[in-house]
Parts: sequence; structure tokens; C-alpha cells
Amino acid sequence: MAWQRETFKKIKQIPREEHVLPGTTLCAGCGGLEALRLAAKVLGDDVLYVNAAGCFTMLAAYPFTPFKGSWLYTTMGSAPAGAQGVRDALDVLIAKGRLSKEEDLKVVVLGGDGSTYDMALSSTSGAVARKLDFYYFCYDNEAYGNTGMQLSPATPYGARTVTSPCSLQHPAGATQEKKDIFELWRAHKPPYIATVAPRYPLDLEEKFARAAKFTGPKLFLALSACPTGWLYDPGETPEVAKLAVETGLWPLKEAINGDVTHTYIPKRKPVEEYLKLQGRFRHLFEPTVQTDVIAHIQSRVTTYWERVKQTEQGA
Ligand SMILES: Cc1ncc(C[n+]2csc(CCOP(=O)(O)OP(=O)(O)O)c2C)c(N)n1
Ligand code: SF4
Repeated sequence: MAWQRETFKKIKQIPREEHVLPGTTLCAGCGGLEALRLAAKVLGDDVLYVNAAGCFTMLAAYPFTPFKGSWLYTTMGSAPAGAQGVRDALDVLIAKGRLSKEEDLKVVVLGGDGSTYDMALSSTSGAVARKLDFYYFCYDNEAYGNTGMQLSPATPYGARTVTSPCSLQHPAGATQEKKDIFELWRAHKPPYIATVAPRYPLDLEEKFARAAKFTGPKLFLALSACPTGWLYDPGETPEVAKLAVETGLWPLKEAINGDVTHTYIPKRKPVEEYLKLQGRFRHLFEPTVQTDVIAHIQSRVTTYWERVKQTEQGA
């Protein structure tokens, strides 16, 4: 049976109130910021954000942040450990009667893909194994963005970054495959994991509403279309974000206690439609079309969705 949304069925049901206020120094058209803005509509204001170094560092311009709640800054590798400290401190204050249960805060880690897929993987693994009650929000721009777009384990095959340039030896650019962090997380069996994309706001809001019912680690992987790093005009973020999903490259799914459901089944446009919009893939089309590289990307997507069809009813 197809996945059903229970809380968010119409756009009008998305709260109008904003919890990430305007005026940050993030780039215009940042897809990660849009995903966070939508997530915060369900998370609300009673949140303590624990922010790993990365683009979201720029959410804060001391002493200001765009949040009504608190914001704590950590190193790239330690945000989940920071979240543990904050959660423990809140629990101690509640146990001592110095904070009422009504004043409790949600603890939300914000991390880029460099932190999430790479530097903070061990501290995330530890926090999830300890069943820490927190949210993890990864905004995935598929590179180490804040330092100028270096290759990360989230960079997809065929993308050009400053450390995986298109060269005679490596005409495709990045030759690695994107690390499957969703499956790495799933191996830890947290109660809730989801991928989201801001161009699908009802799907995103519904997943945050569903996650709220679980105590323990709640992990979100948000597509962060990135005009600065992916090299397209900021006004095209909605189209790029949409095509990532419609080509099947960014599957929308959730895992509840390890059981995976795809929450949207795209008709699957050809991957070229997505790749062609972005400068980081331009070398696949100019000066000559690298048909083998494009065919490889397409075949990975096709194989993925064929497996989904075999394993999930209704897909
Ligand atoms: C251990 C360590 N190495 C390098 C840096 C420098 N640094 C700051 S932000 C950043 C990029 C982070 O990339 P990612 O986590 O993908 O987030 P994004 O910048 O893309 O938002 C780096 C390498 C650092 N802060 N700590
Ligand atoms: S570099 Fe990309 S991810 Fe970072 S703030 Fe700019 S648009 Fe957002």
C-alpha cells in the first residue's frame, strides 16, 4: 500500500509561523536553509541547536542567530557528543526540579555532509548506540562547502569539485560512489530515519511530525541544493531540487525501527535533465558528451529503483 500522510495533507496545513528568521549570511537560494526552515515549522522554538562547523556556522553572526531558542557551536566531529552533554544537562535539571518538563527542549544537531558522512560518523554512531534522544539534521550539499567545495564522501560519481577536477586521468571528475549513509544509520536501528527534500514540503513536514512520536535518535538527511557549489543560478534551486527527486537520484524514504518505505515513487526522468542544469557536471556534456559516465549514473539509479520494486509492495 502506498505511503499515507496523516498530519500534512494540504499545503494550507503547513504552519505560517516562521521559526528560522530571515537575515542570515547563507547564500541566496541555499536549499539546506530552506529545508531547515520547513523542519523548524514542526520543531518549533523550544529547540537547542547543536551546530557542527560548516556552512550553517553562518547562521550565527555573534551575538545573533535566526532562532528564538539556543544555538551551540561545536567542532565538525563532535556535534552528537555535544548533543549528549546538552541532553544530559537538561535531564539533570529536570530531575532536580530546576526545570519543569514543560520547559524541556528538543536537542537538534545540524551538520553538513562532511561532518555527517565523514568526521562525525563515530560520534554519531556512539550517540545512536546510546539511544540518545535527539534529532540529527544533515543538510547534504555533497561537498565540504564552507571551505570551498572539496570532495566529501557524499559527493556523487561524476561531479567536479575543487579536489576532484575533471582531468586527463579522471575525465569523470569524482570517481567514488556517494556513501550510503542512510544504510549506515539504519544498521544502528534508530527508531526513525528519513530523507527529505524541501521541494516536497508536505513529505518533509509529515516526516518531522511522525518522528516526534519517537524517543531516541531521529535522523534526517536533507537534500541541500547548493547554487554556489553546484554552479547554477540561485533562482534555479527549486528546479534542481525537484529534478534530484524526479530523476530518482534522491529517493524520498523513511525507516521506522529499520523498516524502509519509499514515500514517493518518481516516474524517473532521465538523469541528464538534472545533470545538465549544474556547472559541476558540465564536463560530462562539453566539449564532448561522456556517454559512458552518464550511462553509469543512470544505471545506478535504475538498479536502485528495480531493487525497491522487488522489495516494497506498492512501489
Ligand atoms: C577537523 C576540522 N578540519 C577542518 C575544518 C575546516 N572546516 C570548517 S567548515 C568545513 C567544511 C565542512 O563541510 P560540511 O560538513 O560538508 O558542511 P558544509 O560546509 O558543506 O556546510 C571545514 C573543512 C574544521 N573546522 N575542523
Ligand atoms: S555554499 Fe551552498 S550549502 Fe553553503 S550556504 Fe551557500 S548555498 Fe548553502
